[in-house]
Amino acid sequence: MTGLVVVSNRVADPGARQASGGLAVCLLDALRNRGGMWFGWNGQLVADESEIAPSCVKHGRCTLMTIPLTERDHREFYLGFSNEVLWPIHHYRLDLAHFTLEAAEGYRRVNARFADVLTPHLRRTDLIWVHDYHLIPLGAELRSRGVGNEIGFFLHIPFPPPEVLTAVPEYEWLVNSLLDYDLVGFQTAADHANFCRFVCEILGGEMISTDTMRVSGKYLKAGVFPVGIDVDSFVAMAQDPVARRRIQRTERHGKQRIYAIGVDRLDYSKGLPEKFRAFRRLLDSYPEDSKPMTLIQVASPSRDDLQAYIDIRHELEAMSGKINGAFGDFDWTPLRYIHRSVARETLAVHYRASRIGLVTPLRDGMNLVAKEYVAAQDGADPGVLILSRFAGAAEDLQEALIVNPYDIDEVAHAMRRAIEMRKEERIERHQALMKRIRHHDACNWMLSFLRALRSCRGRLRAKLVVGPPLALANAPAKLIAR
Ligand code: ADQ
Repeated sequence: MTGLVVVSNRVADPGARQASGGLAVCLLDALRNRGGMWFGWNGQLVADESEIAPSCVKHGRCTLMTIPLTERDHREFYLGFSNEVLWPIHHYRLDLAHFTLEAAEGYRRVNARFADVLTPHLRRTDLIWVHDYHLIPLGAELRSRGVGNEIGFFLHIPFPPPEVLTAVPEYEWLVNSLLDYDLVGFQTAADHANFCRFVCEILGGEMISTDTMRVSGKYLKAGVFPVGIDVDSFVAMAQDPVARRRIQRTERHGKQRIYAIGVDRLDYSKGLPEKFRAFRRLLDSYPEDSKPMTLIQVASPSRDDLQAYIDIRHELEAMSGKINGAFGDFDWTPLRYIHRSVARETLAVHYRASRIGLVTPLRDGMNLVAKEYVAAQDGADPGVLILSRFAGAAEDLQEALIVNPYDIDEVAHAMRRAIEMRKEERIERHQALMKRIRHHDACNWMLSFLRALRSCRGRLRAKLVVGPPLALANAPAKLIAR
């Protein structure tokens, strides 16, 4: 039987099922059922490459294989190229990108090491599924070690247009390395279209059909696979009786005030300062004696050794202090800003207790919080989702109030509209949104990707030109030198 091999920067913890998102739970279930392996970084750092040894833990038919990174890898591969070059550029923030040749070399070195460690553990029949921007060239590295298996790649973050991507030094090499996969998956039709444009306009490829392209004698499939959540588990968590009592306590404490909730990693792509400004604009627009609502913003710490993340944390702390100082009262804190991770059950409860889900990233691959908010609502009296048009989720969730997160008047107006929206309209919108998130849930995402990858079997690879992987053949000399 075909085994599944999942590769991602970090590996999910099967022991923390409740803490894992729907995607991780689905992948772990698939690995347990069909047998397979999940390979990635264990989150630990060692001083030297000689201390790197893979460790394997078995969970039934699923093996978790992990390795540490060196401190240098962490600086160059993880913080440097992945999060100071690829992350900002894929989120259209050229101003925050910081390219160095050491970081690019570190990125290639770690991808090569992942391939070195993984290759001896692969069986000919395994389906290999590589995840996200940390590991773009892994497919090409595996091919150069003779791996002929079907290899798929899924990009969780946006794929910007060529005009933005070409700003990355070495980007042609990087995108070329995607051509060594059999299937490349994107979150949205817009990302897919940007990729096709890159292949045709920059790499001189051609579209053979809507999902197959040919470049330099190579064939590649690219498709749209929007990620989703485990809807039923969120519905159940939000309906939990203990949770219900907590909601009632929250409501009593809040004197029936209307709540809006935002839940984000503390990242500049999530548009948090703009969200706070829009909330302030809403408060400004209400008369002094009418306190419309409380905004709960949970922002979990993220990549806090990078300057851009330190800066935005300071900015948010200052803004929340100013808003509460200007508008707060003895019995009211307008903005509750929580800078830590919160248990998923607690999030579900607060989603349900909030009239507004405020999801306003400046750019986002998908945004699962939008879907979690919808799933947690009481269908008989649901809240309203306000969603940025720049979140991948907006391509599907059209019954949300779609806003431009840069336009703080528009966002403030949408909050006001949500506060005043009649129950019938809220129910109608919610029913339509529930249908959509059920249609694109976490399991469908996984199954449709794997089905598409399996269907590549033999078909595309038979057409392959024999020779070194294109990406490595074209890699700049400095990046090839180890
Ligand atoms: P992220 O940028 O991490 O993921 P997102 O999809 O919004 O973004 O959230 C991931 C998960 O983290 C959600 O399940 C959410 O509940 C949880 N989370 C966020 N803040 C939290 C907090 N303070 N405490 C506890 N949990 C919190 C990347 C891409 C996204 C894409 C996902 C999946 O950037 O665009 O949707 O991958 O592909």
